[in-house]
Amino acid sequence: MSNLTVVDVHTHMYPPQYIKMLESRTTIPLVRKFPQAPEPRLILLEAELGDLQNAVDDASAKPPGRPLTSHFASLDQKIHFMDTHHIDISVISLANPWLDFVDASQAGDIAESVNNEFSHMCGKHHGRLFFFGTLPLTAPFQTLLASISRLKDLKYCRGVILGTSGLGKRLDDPRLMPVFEALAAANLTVFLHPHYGMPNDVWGPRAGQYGHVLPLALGFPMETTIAVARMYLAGVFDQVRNLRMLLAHSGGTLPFLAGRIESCILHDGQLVREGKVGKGRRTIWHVLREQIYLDAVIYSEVGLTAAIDASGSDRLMFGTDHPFFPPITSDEQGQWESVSLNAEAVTKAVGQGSAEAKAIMGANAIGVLRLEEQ
Ligand code: 5CU
Repeated sequence: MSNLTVVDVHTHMYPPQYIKMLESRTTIPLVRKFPQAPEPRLILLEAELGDLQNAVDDASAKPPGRPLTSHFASLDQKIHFMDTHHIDISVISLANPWLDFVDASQAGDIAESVNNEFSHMCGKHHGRLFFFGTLPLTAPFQTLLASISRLKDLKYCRGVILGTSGLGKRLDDPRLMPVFEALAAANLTVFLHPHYGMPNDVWGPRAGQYGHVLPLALGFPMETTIAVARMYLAGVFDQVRNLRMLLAHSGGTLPFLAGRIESCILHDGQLVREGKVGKGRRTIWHVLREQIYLDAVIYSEVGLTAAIDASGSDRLMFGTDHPFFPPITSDEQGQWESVSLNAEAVTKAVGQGSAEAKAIMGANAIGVLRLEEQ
């Protein structure tokens, strides 16, 4: 791996002021201590509400959420993680649920403070760290647009991380068009990341027995898939041709389902009657190859091969999802299996040392996200 530059495009942090905000909250997302666990717990997902209530009611119940370890907020820890895994450059981003829950009157200031903190962290490790900024989506619209202008001028900012809620009506909301236009004009790549998954009742009455597996393995990817399918059907990609999106978790299930989406469009009487299926239409396959990049956080060569087939090996980018998915039984300061699974998937899909492997492990990110510009 010596002449290989490894770039991690999917790696999160919560800066200290964000953790403080979570500590002050009584509804999710929140950070809270429980007598039954040594570390404070970070509770993020609606699927964790049952465990949260049980732990509040019963001090012997299993602790909810996940431990809030130093990996979430410490810059030294991030660098240690990068060094341990031979990661040369990381493009860090705030983890979910970003500022989605923040009051409108505070969102602009908090976004500015978080983005300044990310800039500061990147400046401390010049050349090794870049970041995706955070948008104050709940703020007044002019504040939101102003934050994009500010991000454009931050030296280490290469895009924004975006959830699927948008302004409250998800990403096919016409009110978002000026936001997508401004991001595209500013050459800021949108890193699309899930948080909300599926409604809790989808997981059934036995969900408590299954840990976090269903919401994370299935809910997250479906959320991303649905968000992008809605954007595609609403014509967002045609209207903003220079919009560039990097989709988390290899696009959810989009590479696998693109053919089915296309077939459903071709066979939809309403869309055909409305003239939306005519010649010259850009298919979802076009969008996947022209406007979408996929991270390689899919943990198996099977999914990765589908992603490469859909978008091309020149559009895939390695990621780790640090600090999520730490090893459960081995030392967190050592190697993480979640990282090696993704690196091995690349090797198995395209061959160790191949040009495609070099591209996916780092060269694509360096080119697309301008990581050689200092
Ligand atoms: O483990 C989890 O809940 C998560 C999460 O919330 N966000 C993420 O990016 N990965 C895993």
